[in-house]
Amino acid sequence: MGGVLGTGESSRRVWMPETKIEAKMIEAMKRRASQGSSMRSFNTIILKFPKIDENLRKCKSIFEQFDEDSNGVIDQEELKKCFNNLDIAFTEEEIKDLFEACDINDDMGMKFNEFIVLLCLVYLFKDDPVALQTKSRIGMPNLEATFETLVDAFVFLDKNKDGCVSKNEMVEAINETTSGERSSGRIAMKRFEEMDWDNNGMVSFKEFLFAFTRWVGIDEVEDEEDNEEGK
Ligand SMILES: [Ca+2]
Ligand SMILES: [Ca+2]
Ligand SMILES: [Ca+2]
Repeated sequence: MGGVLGTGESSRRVWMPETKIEAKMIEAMKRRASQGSSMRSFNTIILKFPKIDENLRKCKSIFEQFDEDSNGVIDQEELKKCFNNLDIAFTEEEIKDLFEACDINDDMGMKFNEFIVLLCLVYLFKDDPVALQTKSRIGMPNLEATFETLVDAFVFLDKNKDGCVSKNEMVEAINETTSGERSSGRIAMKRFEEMDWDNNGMVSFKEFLFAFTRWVGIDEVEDEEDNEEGK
């Protein structure tokens, strides 16, 4: 048919990483995916939400500590110091790339939710054999266990182990759990659309993390509004 927008479900999309950091993310995720996931179902992931939420919120104090001028965002200079203190050995360029990848609102600063995503990506990259100079831990056991859970959840969703979650994979994961209830498919699609920010039909680990911070309400500080009912 040759649909211009390429919305055909049958055509397998090929993920084209636009930046070095995205390519690195896909590679790291593929490597991790080859080790399999300890998650058994989508429900086991959801059951872990409260614990993950709690642990992520604890790193607010880390965030505040590194936001030296207390303006609510960590800028690149502050981030460099942060990495130094945490013994995360990234090059200037790597820090810059990571920073830009996570600065989704383009304000040249890491807000709390962006910072969490950034740290989680650092965690993911720590196994990279070509980045062995990176110290093996971030040095925060609780947080690392939480990050591992998030990685594990993503690996569970990524059935074909290509480093991304497609719409079909999302639907499959949710249907496995709810054994064919009609509404579950719709929920899966909705969840997927929430995650796929750039609308390219694929969810990267970064998108997954950002969606996650929204699901557990970590980005609500952004507009300082109480969660009102609605969208
Ligand atoms: Ca700051
Ligand atoms: Ca930002
Ligand atoms: Ca996949």
